[in-house]
Amino acid sequence: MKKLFKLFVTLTLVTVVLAGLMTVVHADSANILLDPGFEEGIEENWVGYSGAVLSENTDEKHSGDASVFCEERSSKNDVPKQNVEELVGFYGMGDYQVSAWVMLPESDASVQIAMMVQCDNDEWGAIPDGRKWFTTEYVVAKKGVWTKLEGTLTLESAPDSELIQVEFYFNFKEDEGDAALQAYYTDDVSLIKLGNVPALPTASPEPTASPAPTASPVPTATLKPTATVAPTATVAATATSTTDVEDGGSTLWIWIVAAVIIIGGGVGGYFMATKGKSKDDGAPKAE
Ligand SMILES: [Ca+2]
Repeated sequence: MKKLFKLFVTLTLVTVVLAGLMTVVHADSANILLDPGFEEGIEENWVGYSGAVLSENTDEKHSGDASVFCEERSSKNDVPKQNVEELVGFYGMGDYQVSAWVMLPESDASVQIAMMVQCDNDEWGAIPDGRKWFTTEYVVAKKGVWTKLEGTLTLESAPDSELIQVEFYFNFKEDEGDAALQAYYTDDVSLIKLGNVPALPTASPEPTASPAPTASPVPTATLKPTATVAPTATVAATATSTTDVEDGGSTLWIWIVAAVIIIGGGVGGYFMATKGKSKDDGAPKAE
């Protein structure tokens, strides 16, 4: 019987662990980008590349309360960018799904999402300093309309090298002249590692929430005993006992009065009898 129980427990544990591993292995990552909706004060997470100036804009937005406005652009890739080296280093190279919404206020233009991977290998990459670019297809964004850019980028790094930097960018088509240099809006950007994603070890801060058990209000519950105001009932009891005493008192008085009447009657009768007798005694003397 014990053996059967042990076997049952072991099988249950193995099933739970395998189910856990399967859910972890087959899930995509969450969005890696910080403040992807430009709602949390852009400066902390986003940087304008080269001379580009970024500002939060609440008039034009794809969702939420704001988007980012990028202006003073002097080249096709003066855009908002974010360093994602830490999380891409954690998840590893491979397929990343990217998307973003852009809105151009002046004219139509072709825009793409771009990512740069830099390794400590000078021989690797399409340009010097160990950098390599990965880009989606160009999409023609129409003037005054929010347009979605999206695609899958297969990131690689140089063999036997360390990652130096990984950045999320945009890029305009250079041969479109001034259209490629216009100020523009961006909102709701996304970078997701596809499949085989290990769980992030950042779940640890949660326990900090547990000290919350400020269960102190419980004492308020002890206020309930106030319901023992019932003692007032005992007050009623004392009251009844007082009336009892009063009743008892009046009964006592009745008994006392009755006793006085009886005793008084007895004594009066005795004197009357004695008086009669002494009269009879005196008559013969008169003879
Ligand atoms: Ca937004």
